[in-house]
Amino acid sequence: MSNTIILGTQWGDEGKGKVVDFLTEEAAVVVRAQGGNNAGHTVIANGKKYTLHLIPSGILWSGKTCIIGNGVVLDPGALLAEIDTLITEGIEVSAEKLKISDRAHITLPIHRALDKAREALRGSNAIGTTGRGIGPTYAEKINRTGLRMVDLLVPERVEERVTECVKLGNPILEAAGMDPLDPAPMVEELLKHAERLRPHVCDTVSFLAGAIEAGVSILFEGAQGTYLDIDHGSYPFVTSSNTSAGGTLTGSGVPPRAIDRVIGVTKAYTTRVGAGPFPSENAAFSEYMHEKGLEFGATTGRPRRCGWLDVPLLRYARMVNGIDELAMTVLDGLDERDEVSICTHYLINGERVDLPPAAVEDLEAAIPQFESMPGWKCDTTQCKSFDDLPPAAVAYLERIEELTGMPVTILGVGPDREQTLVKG
Ligand code: 2SA
Ligand code: GDP
Ligand code: MG
Repeated sequence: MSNTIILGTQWGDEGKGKVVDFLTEEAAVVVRAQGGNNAGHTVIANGKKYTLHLIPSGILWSGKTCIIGNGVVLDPGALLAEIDTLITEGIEVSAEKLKISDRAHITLPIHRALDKAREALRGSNAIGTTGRGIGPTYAEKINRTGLRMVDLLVPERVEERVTECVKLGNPILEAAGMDPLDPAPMVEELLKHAERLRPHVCDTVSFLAGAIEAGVSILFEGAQGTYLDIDHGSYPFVTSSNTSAGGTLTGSGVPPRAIDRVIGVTKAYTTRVGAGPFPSENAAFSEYMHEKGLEFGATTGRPRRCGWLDVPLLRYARMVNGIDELAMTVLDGLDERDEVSICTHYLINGERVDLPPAAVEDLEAAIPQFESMPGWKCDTTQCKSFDDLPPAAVAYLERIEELTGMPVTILGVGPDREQTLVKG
């Protein structure tokens, strides 16, 4: 094994949780480096379904260390609820097993309220956020008025910073017609949470440096996907962190040379939840997936919009992340289709375009160009290796490899840990 980044190549929900869980068997450390509890990473193992939000998917294995890195924004109440749920399910979540960066920024109730206020103020341009306070927490960080885990351990600092955040935030709540908030109950609740979280808080940068030095394998678990990246995504319909490979480095404090391998996770088609352009979206295909019980948000339960595989997105994701190989999930979702389509490029103002454009208006105007292939019309969920796949499915994978320049080395044919095929 090696130090591997596993990240989303589309608009999130590509099945990163499942791929990370699968690869954790061979790793010693699993790291989250960006996002917060907007993420919903689903793992189905030993007949049970787990949905992880802030905790790395590696937590389900014993003997592995999980890290919440400095680039994550952390809602203490949500984290403690997640820890308690895991413990009820028989999963160990000790201070040894889960380490939290002392530099991670904290999401406060004012940030959750501001998330709702900002969405209301955007009106018809609302982003469709998860409402978890992610954008306002990152904004606070960038404004240099944020509260970090290291501050949480000092009561006077908590009171001072929370009061400041609420003072700055209340006028925005009032502009959106919402009631202003009182900092006092926030401080009281935070101080209670701080006591439970204290044993987990440490300098995770030094811990990771030690792990790199020792030569153990580290997995970096991306959250959301490349096209939700604050710099590279379909701005402004994006999340507020760098979801691409660069965010892994700044969000965990590991140097670029420590990374050996980058795996891009893609579904066999495309989904998006929330507002914003989606060239290959197909209403009938979305309805088909929802009737099958697939494609509902793992955090909010919202139905996800669905469309055919979009190769321009994958090409851009390859460039910006340096992807070595693709893990493709939910191939089985296409098992019953007569035909499968691939968006190979767009036409924008009559011109051929092979990569997603920067302007959201251009992506809105993009007319997807498709090629279709015969479906395989058989059940792939029982396949145990790539050799068991029907020829039409193999042809679909080979065409995607040809169009994107990336080999598909891991394949999901069902939601279970066991329904994961590895090439070679
Ligand atoms: P936010 O809350 O500020 O990050 O929202 C900004 C945009 O980012 C999208 N976003 C996501 N997209 C896909 N999956 C996410 N996690 C959940 C899941 C989503 C859910 O695993 O299903 O349950 O609804 C996620 N988190 C953020 C969001 O939809 C906005 O478009
Ligand atoms: P993540 O955010 O990238 O971890 O993905 P989510 O967990 O939000 O969404 C992926 C969904 O697809 C979850 O419901 C998974 O259980 C499911 N899933 C993952 N891989 C496969 C697969 O190969 N086949 C099927 N049918 N479902 C899968
Ligand atoms: Mg998800």
